[in-house]
Amino acid sequence: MFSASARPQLRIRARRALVLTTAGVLGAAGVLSLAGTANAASTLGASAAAKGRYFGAAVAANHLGEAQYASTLDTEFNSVTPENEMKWDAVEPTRNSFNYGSADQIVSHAQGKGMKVRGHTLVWHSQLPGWVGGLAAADLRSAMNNHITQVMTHYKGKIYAWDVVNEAFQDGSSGARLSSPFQDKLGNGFIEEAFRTARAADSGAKLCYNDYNTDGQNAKSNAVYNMVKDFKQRGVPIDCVGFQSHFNSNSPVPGDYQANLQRFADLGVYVQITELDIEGSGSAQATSYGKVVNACLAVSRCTGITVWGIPDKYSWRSSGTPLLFDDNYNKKPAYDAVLSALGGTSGGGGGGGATCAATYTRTSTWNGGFNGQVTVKAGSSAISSWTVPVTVTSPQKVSATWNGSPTWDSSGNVMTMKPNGNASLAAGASTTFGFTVTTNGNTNAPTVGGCTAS
Ligand code: 9MR
Repeated sequence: MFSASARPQLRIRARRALVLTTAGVLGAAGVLSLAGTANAASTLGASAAAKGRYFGAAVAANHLGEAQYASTLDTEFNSVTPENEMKWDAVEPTRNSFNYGSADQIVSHAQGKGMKVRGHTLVWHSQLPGWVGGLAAADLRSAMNNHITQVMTHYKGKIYAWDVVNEAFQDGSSGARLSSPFQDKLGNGFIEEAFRTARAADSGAKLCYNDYNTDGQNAKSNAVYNMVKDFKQRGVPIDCVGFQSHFNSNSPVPGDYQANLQRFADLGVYVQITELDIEGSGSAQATSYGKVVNACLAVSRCTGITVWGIPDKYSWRSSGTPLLFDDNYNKKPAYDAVLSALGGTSGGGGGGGATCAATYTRTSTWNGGFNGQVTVKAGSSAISSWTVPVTVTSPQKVSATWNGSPTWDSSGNVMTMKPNGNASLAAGASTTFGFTVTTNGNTNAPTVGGCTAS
């Protein structure tokens, strides 16, 4: 992007920006920071970012080579969950022999595109290789802890949130634990032990309990609620609860969905919609999707939404067409409902108003830091100026910027970039700005919010 002769000037700018940056990081840190106010954005990820949330998709490594799959992912989403690649049978099929190939492919794709990664999942009775179920209690305990420690250490600093334990409770009215090798041999304490081991392995990752049929208030969600309440009271490290949210006509979005998210949030954990899909089509499906998004937005501790796949054809229940894109990657009415609930607008033209889009790429990485570049592209009308919020994760710091003029929020984590020098862009024209992130151990990609044009 920059010619060799432009570099000396670049360095001077970067140094000057460093001063601004230092002033910007003096404020309080630690709290989840939200991207600043932004106007209508035209993708799911950017619209969610403008509301301080992420919008993610479950992805499969073997589809990343399909051009439309990758371009839809890269354009619309700012978080990914490996659909199967991080499960126990994929990463440790035989004891203490770890295979990270497919999961690494997804993580490096995500990091290169500025997406968060949700890790799914460490301790689950399903997709569990046979050797685990065959172990006696003491050996099983050490295998569980070793699995958590090895996998989390491999991905340390790269995972936004881990589903530490998945689906440990029974459906129905009992509120009891589900039978599994972990439950049956280690007893109720296995969940607590898994969370304590996880915290020790990567203290920067948010640690979640994840389940289905817990989306409304019922015996199963009450049982999870009581566990989380107990964990919070006793200081067992849990940060978040995932609500899978697999819906269909037999299991529709519950009327008390938002209230249920809120009661968990009130325990002091974050809540996330982790595997959203809703069988159906047309406006009925769209309305249900809109309800889910509105519920998350109404709960301030609801940090993001992940849909369980991109096009219907790759869904685990494709015959129910439960996703936001059809088999040819056309946006469905459900997509429009989600975008509109997120406050985004489709198109990027039509009305002739000033619009712009921001896309992020990591341009280089080294031990301790990386450079990011944001391309700002004007929509179908010329624009006279633009702003783009960029949020980094504490303890990361932006240590230099170039080709833009940054301002900072009080947390020091949210940088709002405006043009420096000539701010106008012709219709369809683009410019770039860049920044250096000092990782301080956390290599998560920044969240690049929606571009606001004027
Ligand atoms: O979508 C996943 C599918 O490809 C696998 O075959 C299946 C195997 O158990 O797991 C699916 O994902 C599940 C997720 O990991 C946990 N919650 C339920 C999901 C849908 O079954």
